[in-house]
Amino acid sequence: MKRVYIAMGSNLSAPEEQLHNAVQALAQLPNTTLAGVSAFYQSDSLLPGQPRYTNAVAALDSTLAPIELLDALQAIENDQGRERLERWGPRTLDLDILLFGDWLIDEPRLKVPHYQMHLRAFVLYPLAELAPASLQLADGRTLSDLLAACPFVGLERLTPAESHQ
Ligand code: A4P
Ligand code: MG
Repeated sequence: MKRVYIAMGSNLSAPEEQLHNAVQALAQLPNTTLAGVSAFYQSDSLLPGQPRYTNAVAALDSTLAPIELLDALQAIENDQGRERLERWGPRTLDLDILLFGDWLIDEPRLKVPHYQMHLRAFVLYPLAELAPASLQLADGRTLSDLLAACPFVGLERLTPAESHQ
């Protein structure tokens, strides 16, 4: 069994509701237990001109193989109306695998750790609610190293009431 962290993001069609629905769907995955969900955070899109995003991180314990999990996540994205029109386009739901235990995965369809997680406050701060600061990436950096290099700028942590929890 592996501890897996999933980044969730939405900037279309009631983002908070999309994330709630995604959490329900993650809890139903086969051979998988939902171990935790962070608060929801809002921030501007990395690409200008798009609606603001709501992001959160979920922790799973799973015996699925990485590609099986990716397939399952893409099925959830599709169920929630994801249309892939352009890379980095606005989306109803994006589910990215941040970490899969301590595995390094470099396959055409799957790169883990997620290639930009260390740069993204909207990933690192929700992750830090679920994972220990001592969590180590394959290159030796810890989560606390990554947080120290990525200021909490432009992030708005929603209260449970604001995220309709
Ligand atoms: N893929 C490779 N590695 C992974 C992984 N670790 N997890 C492949 C999931 N998928 C992975 O993804 C394209 C392909 O990446 C998949 O088919 C899979 O085989 P996609 O979800 O179809 O396309 P995408 O989301 O447009 O690309 P990408 O690179 O995932 O975009 P990002 O990096 O998620 O950026 N601003 C804010 N504030 N919050 C956001 O969440 N997100 C983006 C999109 C831009 N700006 C944002 C946010
Ligand atoms: Mg994605």
